[in-house]
Amino acid sequence: MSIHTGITRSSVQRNHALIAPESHVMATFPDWHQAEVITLISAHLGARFTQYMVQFLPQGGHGPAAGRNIERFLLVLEGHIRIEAEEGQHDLTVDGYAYFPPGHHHRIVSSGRARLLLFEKHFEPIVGLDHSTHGLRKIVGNMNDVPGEAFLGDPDAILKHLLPDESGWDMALNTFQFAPGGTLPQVEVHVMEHGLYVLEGQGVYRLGDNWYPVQKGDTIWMAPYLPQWFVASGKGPTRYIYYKDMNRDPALRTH
Ligand code: UGY
Ligand code: MN
Repeated sequence: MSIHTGITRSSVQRNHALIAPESHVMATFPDWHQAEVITLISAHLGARFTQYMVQFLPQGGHGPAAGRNIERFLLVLEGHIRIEAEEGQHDLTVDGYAYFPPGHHHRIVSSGRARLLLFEKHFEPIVGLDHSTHGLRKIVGNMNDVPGEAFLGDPDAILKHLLPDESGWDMALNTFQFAPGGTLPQVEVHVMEHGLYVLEGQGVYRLGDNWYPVQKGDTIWMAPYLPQWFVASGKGPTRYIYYKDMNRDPALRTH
């Protein structure tokens, strides 16, 4: 057996975290059966959302709907799953995704090995707006069917919005695909926070005053106001998915 050197790319700071796959620690989770769960980002870091990975064991398993007032987005990273809901069922394979508004009843079922990425947050209603008019609804899709746009006109940074950009919604899930050498066009500083997962490729992420080499399988948490920038350094495309809170007045936030 080789000797562990105690070195990792993972780093946890006050306003950001990089969690490389070599640091993942599995846990069992209430009501997830034959599944290992890794809580990548949570309130314990200071985040206002949760990002976790579920790995169903080869014999298959199942998991529950999100908790009370919690909205959920899931993406299939490996294998395939079935979503069983009162209104019908959906079969999802790699790059397939689903969004469930708070209170949606469903079960996630796998008949073999499968890996999922989940993002959950406490839904924040807009004060004074009738809940039924927020327009939240179940969404089921595949990332490959979503049209991309050149971000701020740059064809080397293709942005996709996986969820509706409507004012009732308080969460966005987007993907970026960068050509080799493509960058974010500015060092961003904003009130929104991010949970990010690298799907493909590699690059260097600036988080605050630190520059981190990152690659497929890495998770990043960025707190509000964290200066952030990215350059893709792989020979092929680099792709990541990220969560962002949106459409709410920060002065009125309850969570
Ligand atoms: O939407 C965003 O804020 C995005 N441009 N940020 C990022 O990729 N770090
Ligand atoms: Mn950003």
